[in-house]
Amino acid sequence: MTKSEEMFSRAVKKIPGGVNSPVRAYGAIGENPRFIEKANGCKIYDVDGKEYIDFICSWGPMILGHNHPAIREAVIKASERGLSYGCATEAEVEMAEFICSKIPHVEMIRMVNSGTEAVMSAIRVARGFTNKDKIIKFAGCYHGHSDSMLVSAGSGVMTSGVPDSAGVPKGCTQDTMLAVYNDVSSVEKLFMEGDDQVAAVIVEPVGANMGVVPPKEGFLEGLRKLCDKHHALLIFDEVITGFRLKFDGAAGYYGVTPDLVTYGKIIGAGMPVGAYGGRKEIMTKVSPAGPVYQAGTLSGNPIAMAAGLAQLKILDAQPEIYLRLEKKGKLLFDGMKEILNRKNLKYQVNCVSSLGCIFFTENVVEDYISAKQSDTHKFAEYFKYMLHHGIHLAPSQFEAIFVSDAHTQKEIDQYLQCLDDYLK
Ligand code: KE4
Repeated sequence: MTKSEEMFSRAVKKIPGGVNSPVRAYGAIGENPRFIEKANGCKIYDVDGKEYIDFICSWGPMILGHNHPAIREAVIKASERGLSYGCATEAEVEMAEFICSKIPHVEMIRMVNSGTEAVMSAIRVARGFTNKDKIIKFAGCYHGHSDSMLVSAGSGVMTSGVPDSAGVPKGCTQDTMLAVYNDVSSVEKLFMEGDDQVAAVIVEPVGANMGVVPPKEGFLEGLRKLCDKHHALLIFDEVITGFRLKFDGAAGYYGVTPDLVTYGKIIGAGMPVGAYGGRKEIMTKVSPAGPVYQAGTLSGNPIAMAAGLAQLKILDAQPEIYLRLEKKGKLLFDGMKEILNRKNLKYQVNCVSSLGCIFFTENVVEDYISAKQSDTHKFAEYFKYMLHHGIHLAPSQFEAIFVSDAHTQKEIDQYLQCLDDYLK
């Protein structure tokens, strides 16, 4: 029995499914999850001492690689002054001032502790600001596990095959409408049916929880126009894309401005941080400035702020990192396409910059329905082969490959060689 297997047998006795987040359980794979002992740069090491090239990167936060010295130092330094006060601190002001100074559509921002909390709060603010109740989301997009968002979600819920979560009263989802990703007309139809009660449209500007599904030309612009026409807010859920595609995220990358944006992952550099922000007239609705209540014991935690700010400052000071991420993503994903073409395999590779995935389907994947046609058994076989050959991937067809600045040509070539060998 490996140490991972031994730990998993202990874990399942005391933690539901043996994990603190479902996707980690390898449920879609049918193998015991690896327990991780440490990580450094683009490498991760399990408790049995096995080394892997890491393409999960903690699901996005570790864009500079694991254990970055400047981030580690910032955390150690901050922790020497105490871990949490439950009071206002300069670190929170610095984080808010820094982000607002760099992202034009964020005039004010509130820190929370996860992407779920950021989305839940942004939706409440949108409803409070517009005095409307309906929310339009997209099948296949995942916005965390707040009740009103668990309607045919993507990540985790999709993989486990449960379209909706048990325990979510229909009252929580009756105002959540489901549109088709990359289909503006499906949103228009919902606006018509919404009898002018739509508070907001929330979208992953690059779908990354049904596998990676880039926005089609005109899709995001179309949502912007519809929201303006129907006096609804456009919420970009940039928990994955924020600070990844560019410093100002998908909004900057595609040139479409949301009314509210949610962040997570990279903004915390691996510490539990989420945030939501937008125009001042909207954000001043948030308690205690306004009537929309939202709170959190550890929001703006000084250690988390130190980690997040250290990472964001590096990303801001070295914009060439984004050029490197684009290049590395191109090397990886174009390399995958070359292998598939050479072997005359029609699987799909979708990608945007340092984010991408392979779909085991011959159909173009541009929304939830086409993503679901992927062969998840083929994915599981691919995943296991790669894992056993030192490549650590997200254990689900409906997740993404994350490239970090710590990956070099060497690791990208290692992935490609392994894929080539697997597809022999
Ligand atoms: P968290 O509450 O997990 O921090 O963020 C929720 C969330 C919100 N919005 C988007 C676009 C997200 O991708 C996420 C969380 N992403 C998943 C991975 N696809 C996190 C991994 C997990 O659930 O363990």
